Amino acid sequence: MGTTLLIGLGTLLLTLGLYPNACNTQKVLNRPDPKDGRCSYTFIVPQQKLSGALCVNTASANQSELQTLRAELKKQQEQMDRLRARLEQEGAAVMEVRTLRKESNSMNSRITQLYAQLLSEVITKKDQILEQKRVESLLLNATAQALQVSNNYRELEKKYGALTSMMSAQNQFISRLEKQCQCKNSPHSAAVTLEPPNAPKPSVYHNYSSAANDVQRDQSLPAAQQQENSVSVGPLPTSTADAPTEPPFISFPVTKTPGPWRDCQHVLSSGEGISGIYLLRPQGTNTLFQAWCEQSHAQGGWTVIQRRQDGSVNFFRTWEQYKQGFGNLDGEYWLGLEHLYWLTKQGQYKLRLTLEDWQGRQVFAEYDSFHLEPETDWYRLRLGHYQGTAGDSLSWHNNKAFTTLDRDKDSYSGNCAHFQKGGWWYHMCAHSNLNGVWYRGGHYRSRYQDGVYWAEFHGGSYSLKRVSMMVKPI
Ligand SMILES: [Ca+2]
Repeated sequence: MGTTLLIGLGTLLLTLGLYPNACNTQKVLNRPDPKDGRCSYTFIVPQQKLSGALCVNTASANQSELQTLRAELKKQQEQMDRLRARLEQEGAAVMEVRTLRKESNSMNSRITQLYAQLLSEVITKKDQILEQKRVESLLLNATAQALQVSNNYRELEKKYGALTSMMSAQNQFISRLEKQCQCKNSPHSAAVTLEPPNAPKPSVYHNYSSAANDVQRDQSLPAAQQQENSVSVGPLPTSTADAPTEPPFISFPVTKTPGPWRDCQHVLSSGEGISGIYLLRPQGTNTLFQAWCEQSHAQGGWTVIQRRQDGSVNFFRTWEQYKQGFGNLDGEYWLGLEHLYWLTKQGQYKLRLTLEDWQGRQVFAEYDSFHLEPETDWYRLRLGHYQGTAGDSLSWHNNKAFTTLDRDKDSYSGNCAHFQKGGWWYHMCAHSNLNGVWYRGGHYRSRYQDGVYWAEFHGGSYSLKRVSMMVKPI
């Protein structure tokens, strides 16, 4: 009879086989002697996986278990080795982390340093901006002051112009009085009467002209003589006590119609045959201006656009002045490029220049067409064919823009107006300039070719005595 018992003890499963009459080579726990009539038990314990410490010297130790344990030990040692290796690796990683941390600290320090540097630069920049603003502010102030000075200067010019005009009138009046005295002393004194002056002198065209005239006055007649000459046209002022601050009136010839006229040809064809100052308004513009109409020279109908005769007016002027015109209508003057533009825009015009040297020889140059381009094209000169006795010294400047001391439009590397002291349609500063310095006596000595010259007539170093430019419709 056999019985199998299953005994659970903890996690150890022990199976016991009960064999009452047999012996087993396996582990014998108890064996009752059959002869004694007692039962014998043989426990067969199946092989178990052992763990934990075992004594090798134990007699009952199993070799295979030992081997297993050794393998286990070896395995554990290998694990230990691996762990050590890993530990070493991790140690290297730790070192690496430490190095990185050091580098990171170093970088932080560098960043802090750079930040401080940047901050310093920002502050410097701010300082520079502040300085720049301060300089700009100074510049603005200086500009404002310059404008103020310029305004003051203009005011002074106005006053000076008015005073000059008044003084001229006084001189004229004194001259008349002197004549009257002389006449009274003569037997025919009763026939001479002094007409009461009824208007200020007519000679001033623009209020800024007189002050600047001084530049050339030393080249012309003495001042008193000039003043006498300049007031030879027109009536006298009523009183010398008044100090006018506005420019005096311009006198006009007594005309049948009040005008304004398109040009001096229109004046002539309207039956006004006397040379003098007329009010013009070209077609296409509302601008009114005055001009001298030459009605006796070369069949008349000529609008005078420029005249030089005594050096009483300075022609070394700015663009704006050449644009608007300047001078005295009954003396030296420049009509103005803008007026000239509108005038010659009305139709086909011709240009005539009359020149006179210091020996009284007169010549002329005529161009069969003449007009100017608008200001946007710098009043460019458009000239037709030449004919005349003076020689052609203007075609060289044909199709050229106008140049003044403050606006250089010429083909020369420098500014011709600067060297030749006057605005002109310069090509390369040669052949002609009728707006230069009026030198007395013809041949002049100057560092530059800056006289009133027409190269084909007396060359470039001869300053002409009288010149005029005038236009007339064809
Ligand atoms: Ca130039």
